[in-house]
Amino acid sequence: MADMQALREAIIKGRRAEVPGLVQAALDEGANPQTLINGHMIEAMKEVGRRFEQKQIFVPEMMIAARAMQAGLEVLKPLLEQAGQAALSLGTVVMGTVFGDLHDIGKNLVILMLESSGFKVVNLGENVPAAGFVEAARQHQAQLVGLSSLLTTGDPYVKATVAAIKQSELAGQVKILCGGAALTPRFVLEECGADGYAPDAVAAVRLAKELLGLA
Ligand code: B1M
Repeated sequence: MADMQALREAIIKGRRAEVPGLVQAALDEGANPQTLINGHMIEAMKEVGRRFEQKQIFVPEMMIAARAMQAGLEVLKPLLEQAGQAALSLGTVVMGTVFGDLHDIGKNLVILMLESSGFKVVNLGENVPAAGFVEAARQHQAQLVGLSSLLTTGDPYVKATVAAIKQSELAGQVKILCGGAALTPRFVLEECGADGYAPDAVAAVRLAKELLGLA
């Protein structure tokens, strides 16, 4: 029986070398990749955040936990990608983490899920200024722009990016989807005027399809 508690602990403690083996062992026993991610690995990162908030751990520990999480996701990536190869391209999404924010695990997970559902995704990376989103959406003729924001200090940049897209010739042509732990639906939809807010990667895929009239 795969040891999910050991997997969570290895991520929380940042024992990067152990994580791929524990993920692989769970897969070998028939675990579903989505269940592993949503039911266990993300929960481990939430616990890391809780310990950071309570000053039980600090940035270096948070960073090594993030690396351990990434090592586990690398094992799952090919499996999720395989599912997407069978699907037709549903459209092009450009996606990035907003200016000032270097968190990328959640964004990359959303990208993985979008790709595995048949979207083509252009990953702009982290710390992306408003103009970077507009330029990329234009260049790649995207149907959807995705903004990820994990820090509350990122709120003005989310707002500025949505405004920049809406003030460009792309207004009305691209839909804007936002998500990330710092955001709320009220802020995203009412204050920024984006088209959608998704709390997690599964909701992001569902909403992307809805916004593009594919669901
Ligand atoms: Co940072 N950090 N961090 N951090 N970090 C948080 C976000 C924090 C909540 C921790 C805490 O205090 N509890 C806090 C923010 C507080 C706030 O603003 N209110 C925080 C802080 C304060 C900081 C620093 C300022 C710390 C410091 O230096 N003093 C600093 C900022 C650096 C910067 O960005 N400029 C910092 C740094 C870091 C590390 C570099 C050490 C590391 C990031 C490594 C990396 O990303 N490569 C890190 C980590 C790991 C975290 C926590 C612990 C985990 C984040 C994570 O990867 N979660 C985080 C605590 C937490 O979130 N509970 C925290 C797992 C991931 C799968 O979930 O990213 O939420 P998440 O993504 C989800 C959803 O949000 C959603 O779907 C994803 C999958 O389900 N989603 C979308 C995300 N983007 C979406 C886009 C969509 C739709 C859905 O559509 C487009």
